[in-house]
Amino acid sequence: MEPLTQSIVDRYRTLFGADPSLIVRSPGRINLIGEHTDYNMGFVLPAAIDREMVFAISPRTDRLCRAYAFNLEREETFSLDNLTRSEERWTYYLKGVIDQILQLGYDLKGCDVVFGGNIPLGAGISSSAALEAGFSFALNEIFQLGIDRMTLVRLCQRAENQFVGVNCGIMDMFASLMGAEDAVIRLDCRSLDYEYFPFRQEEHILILCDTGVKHSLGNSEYNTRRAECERGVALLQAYDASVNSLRDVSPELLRAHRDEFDEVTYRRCEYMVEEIARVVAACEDLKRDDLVSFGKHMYATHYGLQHKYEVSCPELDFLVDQTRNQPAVLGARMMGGGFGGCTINLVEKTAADAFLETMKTAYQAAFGIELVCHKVVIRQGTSVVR
Ligand code: GAF
Repeated sequence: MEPLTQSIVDRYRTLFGADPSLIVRSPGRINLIGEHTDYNMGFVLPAAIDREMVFAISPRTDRLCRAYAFNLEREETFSLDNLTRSEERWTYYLKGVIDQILQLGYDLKGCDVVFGGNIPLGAGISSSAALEAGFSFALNEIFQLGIDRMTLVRLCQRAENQFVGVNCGIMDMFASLMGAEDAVIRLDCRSLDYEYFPFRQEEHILILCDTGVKHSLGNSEYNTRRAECERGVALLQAYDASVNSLRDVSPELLRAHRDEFDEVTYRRCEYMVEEIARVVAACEDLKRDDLVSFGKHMYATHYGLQHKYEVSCPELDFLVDQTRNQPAVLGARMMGGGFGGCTINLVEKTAADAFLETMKTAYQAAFGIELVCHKVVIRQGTSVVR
């Protein structure tokens, strides 16, 4: 058993005096390209990684849930019949999932659960989606509910939107639940069709560089961006009734109505229309095994996020700029919602250690912050350990 799993199981035994009936792992995610496109019904290209949340869980016969958060060393017991927002914010993810399963009409009972993991918090690697994904998956298993994975994905998104109160898209929970070994997944967020693309990791490595900052405007700006995109859609709908999201907007249609947009809304929409097309082009690169071209698309995404969508920050821009004169770096960009968190870097494997050294030294000198980097490996999505 891996050390993390062992610690979670040991804590379970201490707390509950027995072995858990099930152990589940649920990964965090990366996204190679396609940022902020999920809530615009575009494409994303995420993958599940080797940073994960582990759950040790058993069913109960009553309607209580006794939950223990290993990393926080916090415990709460709550009833399925009274899912309230307590001071323990981490319980919202569990309660939100239960709430959604109950709303779907399934007959649930309570559970004893210990969970914890090694997904860095606040780094934009979706520890919250991993928590929802893993817990919903575990409940589905222990109560043999027979819910398919895509229904779990949608249910986790609704839990986050409605109970946790974060208006996120579908990408993060999708990646956690649907991830596959050595593959990235192109998800069409409109139809929810998806396709796996092999992503070979023999010669190249994906490295996350964590700025260590999370600027507070992140959440409010996320909602502002959503509203700006919706404004663009409303404007264009007047000319083309078939436009339901920015996914339906061609560059030509957008350009034809430029004068009717305010400057900011136009920039946001321009980024979005370009980014949706960029994911499609980047997937063609993968089919041709052309990682050089793929990397250029990553840089183009960062440019758009920095200058047009304006969700980057000085720390992220600095880290991306530091890669530009390193020939072993094929592509780099900020990843996730923005305003902090990580950059994702596609690097030749033989140069990985030199890359880490260069980046750490430069970041420390510029911001006085120790740069934490993660070499990530693409792994299978949420699954049973035992
Ligand atoms: C956050 C959200 F949760 C995702 O749904 C997605 O919009 C992402 O930001 C930006 O691509 O992770």
